[in-house]
Amino acid sequence: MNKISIIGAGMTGSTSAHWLAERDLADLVLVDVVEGMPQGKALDMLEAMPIIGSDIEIVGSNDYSATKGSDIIIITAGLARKPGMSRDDLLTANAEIVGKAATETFKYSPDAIYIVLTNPLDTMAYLTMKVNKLPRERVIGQAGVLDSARMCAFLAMETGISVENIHCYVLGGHGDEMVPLTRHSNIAGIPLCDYISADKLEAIVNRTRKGGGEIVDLLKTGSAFYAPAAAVAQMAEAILKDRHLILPCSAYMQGEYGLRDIFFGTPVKLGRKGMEQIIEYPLDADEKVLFDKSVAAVQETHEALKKLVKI
Ligand code: TXD
Repeated sequence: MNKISIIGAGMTGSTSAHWLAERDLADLVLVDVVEGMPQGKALDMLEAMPIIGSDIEIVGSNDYSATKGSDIIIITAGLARKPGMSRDDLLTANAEIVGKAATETFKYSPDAIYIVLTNPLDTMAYLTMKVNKLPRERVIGQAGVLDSARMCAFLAMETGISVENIHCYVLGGHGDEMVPLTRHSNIAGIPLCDYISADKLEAIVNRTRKGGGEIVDLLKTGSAFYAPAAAVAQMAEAILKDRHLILPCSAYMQGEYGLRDIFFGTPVKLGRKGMEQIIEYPLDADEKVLFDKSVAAVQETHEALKKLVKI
């Protein structure tokens, strides 16, 4: 049986375990600093397995040794946004938490593939790779699957067409400067602009960019977790089943799109080795302007991290 460990058993971590358990993919471990909480959530979830018919093991722990021999480590530990906060406001607190989660898990699972969620996402993925000196294939940030799914959901609401017919691609950093690729997105193969007016499309693009903030403003005490966690389950399945599935994720750039030494959102191919390939979209002049703005925002947070942590 494969093994997946989730660090941070809060809203996103425990909901990731829930979606993963439904996929019957791997034994699961939940780790958190709060005493009793990961154990309680794991036991509760384990008690649901007879109902859904899965024989996976689910354990909770406050100790990293429980993660020994994991195939995948998912990092969701850290603070979430509250209304009025940007993802970058979380940098100082979360760099310390993620740095520790990355190094502690690496001691017990030196061959694991990391999926990072904690915000600021692109920069936390960068930190995870650097502190453990991992090859880039083994660190992937989750953002693009969620951002693209949000755009698909808004388009399905607008057009009344099944989400299965709607294919959207969002590029760039996981912030309000992300780049929804309307030119490359389509409904059953037909360009979006043939289905809805330019005004409506523009409104959907804006809602997608601010999709995380919309949920934060509604919840008031935390940020989105159902959709981000579903994205994690899709990524983990693509890896463990060696699907070579192309999904938008945050990946370490080594010359792609002219970028270097930065984690940035792009479609990538996921398989058993992790991030197998970066897919490069040809960008037109307008897309390039948005792209550069997003790069600048992510680069700024990477620079802020380098001032905080020696990597
Ligand atoms: O798409 C994405 N990338 C995101 C990212 C989508 C959703 C959530 N996103 C980010 O994940 C969010 O901005 C936060 O930075 C993290 C966690 O969000 P979540 O909503 O799950 O926050 P919670 O419910 O507060 O859970 C965080 C848990 C909580 O139980 C803490 O006790 C725990 O993290 N925590 C720790 N666990 C282990 N080790 C340490 N050091 C630790 N510190 C806190």
